[in-house]
Amino acid sequence: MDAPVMVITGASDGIGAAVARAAVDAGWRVVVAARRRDLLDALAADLGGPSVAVPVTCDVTEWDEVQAMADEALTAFGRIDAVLANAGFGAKRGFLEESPEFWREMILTNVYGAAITLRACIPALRESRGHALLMGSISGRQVGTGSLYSSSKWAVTAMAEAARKDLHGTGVRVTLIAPGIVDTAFYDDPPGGDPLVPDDVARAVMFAVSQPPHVSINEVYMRPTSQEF
Ligand code: 8X3
Repeated sequence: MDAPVMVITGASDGIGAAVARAAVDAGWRVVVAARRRDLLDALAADLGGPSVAVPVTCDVTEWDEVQAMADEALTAFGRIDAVLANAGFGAKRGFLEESPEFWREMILTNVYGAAITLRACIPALRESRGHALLMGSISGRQVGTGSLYSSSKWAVTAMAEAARKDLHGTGVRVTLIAPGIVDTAFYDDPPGGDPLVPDDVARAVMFAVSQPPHVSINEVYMRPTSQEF
């Protein structure tokens, strides 16, 4: 069989880039998608070039671009075995913080973007009996004071279960990966000390996708040991 193929959004840095590295190390081919093309090109080259890593410029809030990302994956590699809907970002807490337009972009990216990423990849995943993964958060189960970000991640938690039920009987597995504090650009300075690092989350992703076909890991919640929330 050809090496399996994983499509990763928000892959230009942080968790997405770490998952791409872990997947290639484990013998996968990857499609790394994000808005920042320069970072994607450098990552794809570093991962071994077009035979193993294809960069795709994609704004996950635009259906045409998301659909084109799935099409590019199929053109390049002929199959999609896993997708990680990872693109997302946070906002200052407080319902008088940020701007309505910033909120709109966050909800569109974190919720709608994840949904249309699944939508675009599901036909290929049904063919491969593949795996859909969503990047949730500890904030998708706990409620942060004044956190619209938390509200968006509760939506992602629900989306994973909705998709799992929708795909029941197809052989496609669905996993919510829900980390706490990870040392990424999400934070100026990760609170609490001794945060998770992107590789920690990448191991959880690879754990989920490396199970035999009859094992469906549905949720992985993970925190730094030092995190209470
Ligand atoms: C952000 C991590 O712990 O603030 O997704 O929920 S946490």
